[in-house]
Amino acid sequence: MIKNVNSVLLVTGLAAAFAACGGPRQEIRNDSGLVDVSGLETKLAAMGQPQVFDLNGDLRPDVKVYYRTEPAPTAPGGQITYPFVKELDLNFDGKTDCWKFYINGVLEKELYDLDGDPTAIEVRNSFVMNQISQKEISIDRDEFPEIVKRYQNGQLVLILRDTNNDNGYDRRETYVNGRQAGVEIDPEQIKGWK
Ligand SMILES: [Ca+2]
Ligand SMILES: [Ca+2]
Ligand SMILES: [Ca+2]
Ligand SMILES: [Ca+2]
Repeated sequence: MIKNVNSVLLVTGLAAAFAACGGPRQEIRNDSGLVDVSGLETKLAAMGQPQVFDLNGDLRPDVKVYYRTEPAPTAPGGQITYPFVKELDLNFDGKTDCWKFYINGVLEKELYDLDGDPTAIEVRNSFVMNQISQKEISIDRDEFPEIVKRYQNGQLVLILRDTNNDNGYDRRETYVNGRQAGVEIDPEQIKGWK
């Protein structure tokens, strides 16, 4: 199901889009912690009509793609239209579960609302050149992710965990070739892992 949704996704340019229309940009692109996206749909709708896709044939849109037109980099005077935000309803219940953001045509991040409450995002994936670089997971609905996974060339290399939920990482796991290579425990959080 998710694979099908992803197959219709295109590239976007979010940063420039919100820079052009002012205020919402900083709010939506807040890069610290996990964000509240409850107002995002309304803000996007104010910027233009999305293209919609109905993947399961229930006549309700499951994918909305918001576009932006900007100067074409390879054709002086020309314009190119990019999708810049995509909203996905992965479980077809009529509520968005995933938002994908693109900068300069390259996937920048994905936000997932896994419990149907968009005021708290549970998973945030960051990308570098379309490869995942970081996954942040919040279990308790606050903005501090209790689990952070880091990747190099798409492969897991590090996991930080806040096991006692005091907003400090106390466990650090390293991975080599996909296998756990070391575990460090810092109960007093002296090392300040980030
Ligand atoms: Ca549908
Ligand atoms: Ca949904
Ligand atoms: Ca949520
Ligand atoms: Ca901790």
